[in-house]
Amino acid sequence: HYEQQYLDLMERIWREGDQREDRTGVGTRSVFGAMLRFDLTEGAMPLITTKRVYWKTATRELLWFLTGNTNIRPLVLQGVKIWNEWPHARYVAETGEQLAIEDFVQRIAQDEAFAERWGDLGPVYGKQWVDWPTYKPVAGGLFRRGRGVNQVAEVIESLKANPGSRRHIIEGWNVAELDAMALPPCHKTYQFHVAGSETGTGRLNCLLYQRSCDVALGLPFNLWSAALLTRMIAQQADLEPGELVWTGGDTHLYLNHRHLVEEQLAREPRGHPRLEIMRRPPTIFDYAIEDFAVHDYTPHGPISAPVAV
Ligand code: UFP
Repeated sequence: HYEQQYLDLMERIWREGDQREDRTGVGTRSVFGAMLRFDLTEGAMPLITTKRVYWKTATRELLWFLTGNTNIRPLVLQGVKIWNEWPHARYVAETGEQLAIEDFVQRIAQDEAFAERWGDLGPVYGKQWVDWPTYKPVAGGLFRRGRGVNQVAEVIESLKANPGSRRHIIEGWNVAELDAMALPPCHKTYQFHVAGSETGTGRLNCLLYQRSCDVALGLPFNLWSAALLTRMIAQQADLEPGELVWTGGDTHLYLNHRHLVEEQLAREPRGHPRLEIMRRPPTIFDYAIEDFAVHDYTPHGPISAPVAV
């Protein structure tokens, strides 16, 4: 079963991982360097079945990245909570007001000006993916902002025009802007590759390099999103989906996730869910949540665990 790789990685980290202090203070067990491979043909997706994964939440996040928006408000209005901790922590730190996170989020939803002031995450994924800033030198050693680069649109163009290229890359790690981001990108580099285009319809492969990975809470989402992005780009570039290769740098489990690890490793993978994309929108920026249907997904129940911020 495709999911066995994920469970094996989880088990190996828990057993053999190096115990270390981390930025959050929670502590992790960690291995450095890991690889997983998933077949994406015939609708197959690397959707974890040993616990329920909220794939619609991950899909909404991906669609939000593609809008270029970096404010949590559109997510909050759809009930997506995954980015709330960071702006809330900043609000408390900067104002000194001990506003509960639920109340903070409610204000983000109700008050547009408040959301504008406090809901932004800085130039995270969405900004870099569709509007990577450029600078043009002008007189006197000064620079003027040039037109932003839409890396996603450009990759689709380059896949169509030049499938054999080794330069199909979407990069999130904008060194000059890391300081301004709530969280430097984890899933930072996506490289695409077309196989078999000389002999028929090409197959689109994707390699994701993730510098830092919370295997329990982050990875199930990251795998789904990377596979979904690959499926969408394949559809837009008239390619068949091929394979997702996931590679992790610091690949870890938080010490307070013991109950999740033990419960999940005791479960057996169930079935082979498939993703159907219901229509082909005119561009990659026109998909909506209703365009995606998952079939044959009968996972084990959810397992909740605290997110380290
Ligand atoms: N993390 C993920 N996937 C993500 C994301 C965050 O696993 O998509 F945004 C985890 C990895 C790490 C923490 O545990 O969040 C980020 O912390 P740091 O920046 O210190 O690596």
